[in-house]
Amino acid sequence: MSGDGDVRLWRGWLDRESADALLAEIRATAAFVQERRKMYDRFVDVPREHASQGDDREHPWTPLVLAVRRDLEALTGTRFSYVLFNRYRNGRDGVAWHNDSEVKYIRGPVIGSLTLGATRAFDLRPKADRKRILSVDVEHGDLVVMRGATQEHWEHRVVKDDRIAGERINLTFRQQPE
Ligand SMILES: O=C(O)CCC(=O)C(=O)O
Repeated sequence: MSGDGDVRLWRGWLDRESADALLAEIRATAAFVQERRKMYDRFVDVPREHASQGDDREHPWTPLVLAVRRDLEALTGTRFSYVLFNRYRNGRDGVAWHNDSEVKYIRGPVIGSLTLGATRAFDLRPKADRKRILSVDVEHGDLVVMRGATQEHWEHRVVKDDRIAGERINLTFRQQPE
């Protein structure tokens, strides 16, 4: 990517066995909820489900998520204080173009994003040229790390795709705002 963003992909950062075990732990323990958001004059279901774990969260770290946090901290040299889970039940779930705005309050922001389950397209585009879309298929065990000014200058999404039947759970490890 160009100088105003830093996004890296580690294919198979978790091997299949570890990714399967992590997915099983999350399915067994996470309390997923579907939010409703106001759109114009009505409330609509957000097309995905959420859960979280973390230092100061209602749900504490579970063992395998904690082990991933430790390895990701070693890889990135960053301390992560919570993780958000997005559950895309199938291809009718997705997330529209956005950037992760809470990083505004962090010096040297780093987001570690791990895919479990179904393969989905992860798209990026520069805010200065929204027609230029970079797309990568992220697979079970793949890790994407977004650093620095990426959120300031780029947006990302997981586009809906009716052909996809399987569930994907994405983990984004995040820092405590200062
Ligand atoms: O599921 C993904 O890969 C992206 C998640 C995302 O955009 C977010 O948590 O802000």
